[in-house]
Amino acid sequence: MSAYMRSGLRVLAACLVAVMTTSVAAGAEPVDRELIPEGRRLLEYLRSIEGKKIIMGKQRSGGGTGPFEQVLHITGREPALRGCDIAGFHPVGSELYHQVLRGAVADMNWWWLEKGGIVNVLYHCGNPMHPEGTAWKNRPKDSKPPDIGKMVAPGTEEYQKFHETLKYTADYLEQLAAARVPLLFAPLHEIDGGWFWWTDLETPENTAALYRQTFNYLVKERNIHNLIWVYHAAHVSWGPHRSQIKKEHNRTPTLEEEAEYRRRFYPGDEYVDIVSMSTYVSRDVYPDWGWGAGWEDARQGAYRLLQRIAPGKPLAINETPHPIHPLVAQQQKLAWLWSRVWFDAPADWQRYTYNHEHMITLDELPLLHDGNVAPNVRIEWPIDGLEAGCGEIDLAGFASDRNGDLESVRLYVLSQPWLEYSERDDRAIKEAFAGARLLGEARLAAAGRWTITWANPSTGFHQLVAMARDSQGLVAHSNVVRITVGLKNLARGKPASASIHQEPNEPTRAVDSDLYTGWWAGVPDKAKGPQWLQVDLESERTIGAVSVLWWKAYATDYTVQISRDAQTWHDVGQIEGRRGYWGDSDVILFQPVQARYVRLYCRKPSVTWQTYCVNDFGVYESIPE
Ligand SMILES: [Ca+2]
Ligand SMILES: [Ca+2]
Repeated sequence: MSAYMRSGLRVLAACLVAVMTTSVAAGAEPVDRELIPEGRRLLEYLRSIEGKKIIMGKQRSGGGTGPFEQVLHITGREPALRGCDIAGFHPVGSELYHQVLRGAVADMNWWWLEKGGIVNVLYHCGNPMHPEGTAWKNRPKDSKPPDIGKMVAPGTEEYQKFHETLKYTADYLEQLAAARVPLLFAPLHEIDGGWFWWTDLETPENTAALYRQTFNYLVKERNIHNLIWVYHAAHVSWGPHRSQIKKEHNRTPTLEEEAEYRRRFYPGDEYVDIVSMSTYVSRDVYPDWGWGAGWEDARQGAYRLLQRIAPGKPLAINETPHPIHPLVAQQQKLAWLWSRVWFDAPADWQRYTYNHEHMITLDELPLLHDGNVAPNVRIEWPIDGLEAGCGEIDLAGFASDRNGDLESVRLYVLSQPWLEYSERDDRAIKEAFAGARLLGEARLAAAGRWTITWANPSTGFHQLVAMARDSQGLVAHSNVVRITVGLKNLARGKPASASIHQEPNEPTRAVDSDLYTGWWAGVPDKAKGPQWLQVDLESERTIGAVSVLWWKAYATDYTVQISRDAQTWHDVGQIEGRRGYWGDSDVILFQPVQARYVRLYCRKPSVTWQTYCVNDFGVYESIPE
């Protein structure tokens, strides 16, 4: 970008801020009146999509959450909002604590400044009275939760220790403020639930005061002005109102009664920019509201509750296990600003949601700061798992750069298996695949379309990735697409069975052509001893090779067996002491034989939390060596 254009952008940004200052008079003035312009721009953008679209968010890995990067490989798109933490579940002030926070700060800087995405922080403040513990209420074991009433009373030991703990966090938030990274900041996560130390179920007003104290310390005392303040209610509150209503009326609280209790945690409109909630289904707790009817009903209930807690504030889903259903969200007219997903979801569900026009992904975000951001790129054809014939393949996809300086899209054939379960930034990707073979540079066309022809693909297995580069050298990688060329997988779509399976991961999922679904044998307690997965080719065929794409839980020892009648089995291949598997597949070649049934006989699992998971089981006449 030229110097002229850069200064032009700055002028434009200044105008934007000026315009925003006028429009905020209409009710969107941030609660921190000194919020940095980047934060105001973000807040203004959020207001602009309210009721129109929903931002896709995802928690980064750690703390049992699903991998962030896998979304790109499954859907071709990246979440626009990245969930982080600025405290972590580590003893406050320890070396590990600082290490984790340094990493978190680097990650947030990268996501906002280089990727141009939105950063969302769930702040799990460590227990000030037990620095060796965590944010959980009863850790360390047998410890008493702190007295929140004392913690909000100046002069007490609790008050002093809370501020000491907060200081650690403030020091890191300050770094992000200096880098001009605005944060959607949710302190006292799930404020009214009852499982974190800050929730005073008996006197919720104390917790509300603690929120205000956090605000006053960070904003007024420390002058940290990059925070958009997000109130975060829990999906359920274990307050005494519940047992009281049960005792007096023998029922669960009504929506109004629930709201009345929950409102006591709310610190006041002047401390909250956005109101959010975790949404999980809780059948036994909220049958009256239709929470038991499914996830979307749960979200509708959450929406109504939040409207009663803080009328007029914009609303968000700050934690939910799976992506929201776009059609239901549209039908219910729920104006969620974002939906931040905590765990994984089935692959087809993710593909549908991330590619739905109602949902905003990273490539669809406007440019929210004046710097350079990395491009976005995806491969749309071939699709993952495709069986391509021999001869040339036309590849196609999408690429863009949100500050308009896309320079090139190059296609590579990977030299090693894609490690899809590890989180890496684009720099790490570049290094990891420095040895990948360049297929060529794509032709860029209008509307972000690109195409390239692969003239002579060799017969066998291939993994493709696209790298987009901008004029300032930032590189982004696409989803990885795994295809076979010139091989007919005889098992695909055929009847499959197994000795055992864990619902809903049926054996047919190993032959369904989706490389992100699979057969799971189950946990070791249920799937004791050897287990097998079998495919019926429906007629006798000549076979000379099988491929096994494992998920994380693979067999270290297993045998490939064939049969003509599913009664008598012959071993044709054996793997012993398989180690270090992480996202790649085995290919086993043997002397061609006639058979109708092929079986994978698994004898030893590799991990303790699951036995065997096969995402794809392939059977071939032959594979060239
Ligand atoms: Ca760029
Ligand atoms: Ca599958």
